[in-house]
Amino acid sequence: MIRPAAARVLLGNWTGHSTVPSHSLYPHQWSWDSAFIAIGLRHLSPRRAQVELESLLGSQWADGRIPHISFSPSVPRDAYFPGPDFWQAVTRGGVETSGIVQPPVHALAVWLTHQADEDESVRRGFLERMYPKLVAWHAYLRERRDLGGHGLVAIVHPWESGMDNSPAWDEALARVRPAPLDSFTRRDTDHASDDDRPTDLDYGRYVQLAATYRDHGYDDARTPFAFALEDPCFNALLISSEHALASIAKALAVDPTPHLTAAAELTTSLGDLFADGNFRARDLRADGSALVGADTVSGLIPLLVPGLPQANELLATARGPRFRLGAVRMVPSYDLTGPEFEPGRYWRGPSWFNTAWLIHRGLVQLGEHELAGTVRADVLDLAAATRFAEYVEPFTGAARGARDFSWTAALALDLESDDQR
Ligand code: 2M8
Repeated sequence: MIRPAAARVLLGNWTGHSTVPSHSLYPHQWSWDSAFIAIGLRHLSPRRAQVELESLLGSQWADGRIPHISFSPSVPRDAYFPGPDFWQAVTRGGVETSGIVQPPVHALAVWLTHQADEDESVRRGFLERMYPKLVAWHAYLRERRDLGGHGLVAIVHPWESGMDNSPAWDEALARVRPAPLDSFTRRDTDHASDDDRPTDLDYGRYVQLAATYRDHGYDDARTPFAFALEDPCFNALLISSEHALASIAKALAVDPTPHLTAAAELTTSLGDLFADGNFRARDLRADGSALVGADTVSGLIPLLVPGLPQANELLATARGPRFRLGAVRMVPSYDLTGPEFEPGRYWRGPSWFNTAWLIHRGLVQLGEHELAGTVRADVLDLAAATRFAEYVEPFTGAARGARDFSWTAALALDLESDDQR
């Protein structure tokens, strides 16, 4: 039973209206973390899961974007870098936030949270309040972020992918002039080993990209984005969330057709990113809008897109030598045979619990119950064995990054609860 230990982590990281990913490394509210956290929290307290999502959507901007960090006023301003003084962004409601976004897993989280206790959800008008905000969020992404005109959303910063230093961004990032290293002070390496985290040079580039966006008022039409890529995971989660929005619309007696149409259009466009058995990011700043060469777990996340035409080939890639799904611990974040593979460094090889959860969901939808069972058992075993580590090495299962990490506890709790349904 993982439930008591997972509950202890989630209650310990709860701040009164939201949950921090980790008190040490990430002491504010993060966008896609909150969505994953709600998916687990709904098994402990459906009401608290609703509040988690409500507080996140409370930091939504007037243009519809959900910022990737909502800063807590009770945490010292320099506890995390880049903090509120760097981003200089305040919502109409007075919440200090960052200015970039993260993958749109929120509508799925809202729908799953609703399903955990429909009576409580209806009584609190949860779906009614969330639906227009989620519609505005998806409209922001589809209308302002289709920078390539291919019918897909582009990310403008590696942090927007949630897979910050993935080898998929290396070439694009190499074209970015880094901010001088003495112009900022990292805080992450105060809490985690230098060997696990991105390099200083990459950090300088992250800072430069964010500062350019900020200095152009976070205006997507005006900012000269040096980094712009269509990421498979980001777009697959948007498709999954459009399907969730269709379910939410039906529950509210609203016409679901626009969401199903959006999902179908995005699924067709996503097909253009499929090459050599995997989905690859398209680099909009490379000559000829090239697909990147690196194979990463982002490319496998479309397994959860309902009716994906490439599902069988993608499944073969997941099981094959590049990811060895079912034979190594959870799902490595990068091609095990790739030249940049590092088993312990952040998104350049280690296995993460959120991607394992997403792929587990895809496998269940595809009827791959045996493989899904292996992934599920691995998540539960590793979450317990590592004290809810942020990520693990794919060959040994050794813990890396933060401990008592919220989405690890939440998603393990969710998979354990799967059993009881
Ligand atoms: C990591 O990203 C933040 C920046 O957003 C960081 O490295 O400081 C990523 O793993 C991201 O996916 C995650 O949402 C965040 C908080 O857990 O940490």
